[in-house]
Amino acid sequence: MSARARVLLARKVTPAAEERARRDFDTLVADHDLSTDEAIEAAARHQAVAMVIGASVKLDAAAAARLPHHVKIVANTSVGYDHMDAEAVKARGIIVTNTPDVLTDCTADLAFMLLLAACRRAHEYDALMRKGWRIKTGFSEWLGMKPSGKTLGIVGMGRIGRAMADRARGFGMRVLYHNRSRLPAELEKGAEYFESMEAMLPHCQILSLHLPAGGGTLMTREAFALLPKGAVFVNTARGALVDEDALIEALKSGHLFAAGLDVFRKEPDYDTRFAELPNVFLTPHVASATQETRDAMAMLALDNVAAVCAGRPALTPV
Ligand code: 8YV
Repeated sequence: MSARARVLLARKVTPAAEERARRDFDTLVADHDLSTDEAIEAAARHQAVAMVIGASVKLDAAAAARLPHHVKIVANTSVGYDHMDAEAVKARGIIVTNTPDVLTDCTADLAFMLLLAACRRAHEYDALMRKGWRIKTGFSEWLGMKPSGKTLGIVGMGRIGRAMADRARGFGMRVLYHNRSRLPAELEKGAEYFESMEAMLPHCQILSLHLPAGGGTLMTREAFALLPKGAVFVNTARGALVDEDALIEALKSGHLFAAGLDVFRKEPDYDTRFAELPNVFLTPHVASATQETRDAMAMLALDNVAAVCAGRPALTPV
């Protein structure tokens, strides 16, 4: 029998990470992203001490109770872990890890891309070009909203929110933020703190979400109504934070100028009413999807597995 740690790779990861998993551990590599039941069954069959998972493995309290007794670590390949009840898993004596830091830049980059695309009508321009252009786009027609110099509100000033703020400063924006607690001055870098999100919203010409899900619907009809008319809304956090009916209404009525959305309440079968709105720029939950970052996320998950299997503390426990 091999002395190498027995690992279940329950998600398809990048080739470099898969190669390392095969080399460094006795790894059962799934040929697709396993469901919760498939992952638990495979972990039991392989006698796995480590499970490397993605969001398709939904470990609620009942599933956590069914994890085989030999599992020591559940290593997420994402920073968000709202697909699992981490406390229930940890209560079983199992270590849970996620992938902070390595996806910060890419997530903020994509959020800023959505911000620019929404303000500058990227979807409409691209659609027009693909139809052949061939009409006059007059001096006062097809006009967007100038992002430079605007006031950006950030909800959730963790690593990704702060990286978004850094990008906004490069565009001369005034940055406001709402967070559970105020940051020290060296992290705030001049961003203005609002203890209450409701108090901040009326000042936000652009609003971007950068907080985890789990606290219920944040952007309700009332919250959207508090934004000034003509505001732009960006979401790379989680769809569960948003009342999508309210968002669609606000986009249709013109209360919102535009939105840039990477995440949805239901994925991948998202509400396709969004696709009918010209003032929405859409991406399919890909904020971390660069070769570099997906490699780094999977490698960090494996670093956590290696540490725990060697009896060392996990690098990024939750
Ligand atoms: C996805 C994410 O997990 O890290 C997160 O929380 O939402 C993303 O990085 C990743 O796209 C794989 O589905």
